[in-house]
Amino acid sequence: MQMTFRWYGEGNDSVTLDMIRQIPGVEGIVWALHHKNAGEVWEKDEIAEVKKSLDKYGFNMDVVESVNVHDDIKIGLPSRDMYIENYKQTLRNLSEFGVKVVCYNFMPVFDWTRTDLFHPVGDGSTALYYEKNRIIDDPEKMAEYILEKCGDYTMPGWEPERMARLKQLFEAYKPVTKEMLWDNLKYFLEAIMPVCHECGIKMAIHPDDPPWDIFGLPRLLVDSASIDRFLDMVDDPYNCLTLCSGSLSADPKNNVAEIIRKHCDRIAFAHVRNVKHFENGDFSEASHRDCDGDTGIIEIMKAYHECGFDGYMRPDHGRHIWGEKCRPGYGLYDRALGIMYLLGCWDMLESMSK
Ligand SMILES: [Mn+2]
Repeated sequence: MQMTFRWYGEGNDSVTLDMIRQIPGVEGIVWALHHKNAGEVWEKDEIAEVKKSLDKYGFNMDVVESVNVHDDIKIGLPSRDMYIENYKQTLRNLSEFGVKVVCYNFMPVFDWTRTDLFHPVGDGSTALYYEKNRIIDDPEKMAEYILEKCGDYTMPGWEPERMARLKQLFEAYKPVTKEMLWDNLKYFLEAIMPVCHECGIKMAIHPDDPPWDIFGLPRLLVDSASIDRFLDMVDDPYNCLTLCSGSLSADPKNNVAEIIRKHCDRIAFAHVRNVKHFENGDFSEASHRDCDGDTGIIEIMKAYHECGFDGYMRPDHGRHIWGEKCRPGYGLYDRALGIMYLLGCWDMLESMSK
């Protein structure tokens, strides 16, 4: 297992590489060119600039999160072929810099969704929170709220330009049924798999968050059965998962450790995060400590260890603690605590297996 940390880039993150270097065990930075729109080619000189800043600290740049997929590909418009060609070119350019894994998602309109970004947890800290009843409301109202709460930072998938086109996007997705979305995902993956082989890049889809349909939009990767379907649909060692324990366990019916044991060889990237459920269907993100949530962090780490997982891992979101001012979910302190917890579990499992 190789530990990594997500970083939004110079001038775009409250956390610096200097700080990340002081967290024990971090080998690589999970990065992206956040200024690029979906569908644009990532140019070599832009990638080289990131490499230069990471090299200074000895971090690898093996994992990109995310290269976003253009809506025309998800909707299945004729223009998708042009955007797929661009995607292939981006993969080729990334491979020249040693990138091994590309995380992406196939969610229509919205990326991950929460109703409260700074919900009090009860100990003075705050965390991302999902109130089920609020999602029935107007999506535009919610987008407005999210943008206002984010302040100076842009959330991936919630870019102001994108949210301004919300009505238009909903209209464009109207004819897209769940089955059509599956077909469009298959079309995309089959088109890029030869390039993935040529470049040695694994495509690692992130499950849908939360794992159910929202605002009437279909969502695909939501449980064990849909993950089976996805891996069978394009049965290729380069068609992989970003297994996000927090996304999946937002639905209490999902058993993440079981999915790991079944598909470990197809997990290229592990997001580890803990979620606490409430009886009414709301959920709150929690610290990584097993007993602070319902995800089963220890069982998950055991499953990865048993399978000999040698992919990349990162703590997913953190709470906001000690008054830190940061991008929601992406502060330094709680994610650093998360890493120490995960490495503590891992080191213990290692020593016990000797
Ligand atoms: Mn995740």
